[in-house]
Amino acid sequence: MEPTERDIYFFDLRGYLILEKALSCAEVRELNSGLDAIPPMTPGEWYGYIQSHTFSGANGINLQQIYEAGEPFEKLIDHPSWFEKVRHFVGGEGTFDCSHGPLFIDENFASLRKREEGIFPHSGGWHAVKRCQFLTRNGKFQCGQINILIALTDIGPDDGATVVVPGSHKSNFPHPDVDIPGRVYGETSSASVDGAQEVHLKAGDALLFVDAICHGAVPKKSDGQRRIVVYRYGPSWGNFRHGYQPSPELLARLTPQRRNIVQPLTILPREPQVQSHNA
Ligand SMILES: O=C(O)CCC(=O)C(=O)O
Repeated sequence: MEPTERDIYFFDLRGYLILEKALSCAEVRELNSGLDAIPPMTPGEWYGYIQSHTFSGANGINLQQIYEAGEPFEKLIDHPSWFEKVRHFVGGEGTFDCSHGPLFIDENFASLRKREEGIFPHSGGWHAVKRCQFLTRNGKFQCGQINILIALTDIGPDDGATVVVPGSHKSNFPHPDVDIPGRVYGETSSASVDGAQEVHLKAGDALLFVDAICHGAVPKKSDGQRRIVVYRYGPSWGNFRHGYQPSPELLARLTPQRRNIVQPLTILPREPQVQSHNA
């Protein structure tokens, strides 16, 4: 669905949108079954084309390249609940930015967390990171990275909710509680962050946000596993954050639209070329 005028106003103002019931109960069930089928792994281990990964600190496990985990995860690549909105906010339609396709996913993972795990807020407009930037020009969006974060379990107070600092994608100065020398990306802390708001989601709700917004997740205080999936979208000329590549099997089974989003460019040359000389 294309963004409404209301979506555009509040995305510009706050840097995020909450998409309630973005997934049906059946879709959530299928995705959770897909995650249940992946054995527990320590960071660095592989299961097929999925790798277990963690940042520094108590962030839990990220199952990287989760779009390799079967059709329910492939459907998320261009899911109608967010695809046209993401496309609109990354923008660039009709320009060189889209010469290979509308979008590229540079990271996709499932995040699994238990009690005490979280990720301290990071990012913010002040950092002026080109890859993650929030930009509008001539009435059009040109954002560097739009994230879709989908809850696969209910995430309420105490469940390690995602936090955002509304409006911070446009901040021109460091956040006094966040941008402190010595802070390490990925650390977990319950230190208070002025302006941060918890985003409580039901399983199947999604949070769309520009990566330039200051965001993170508070440490989880409840039992049980918190499950989310994150797909990060940017312009078609982007590259993978961690160097993963889609598998040949995934490329072979995807629809043309999905294939174009996971690999917008044809990799050349596919085979060594034999030099030919004209006599
Ligand atoms: O785990 C979360 O809820 C926040 C995700 C996050 O920090 C990120 O996507 O960079």
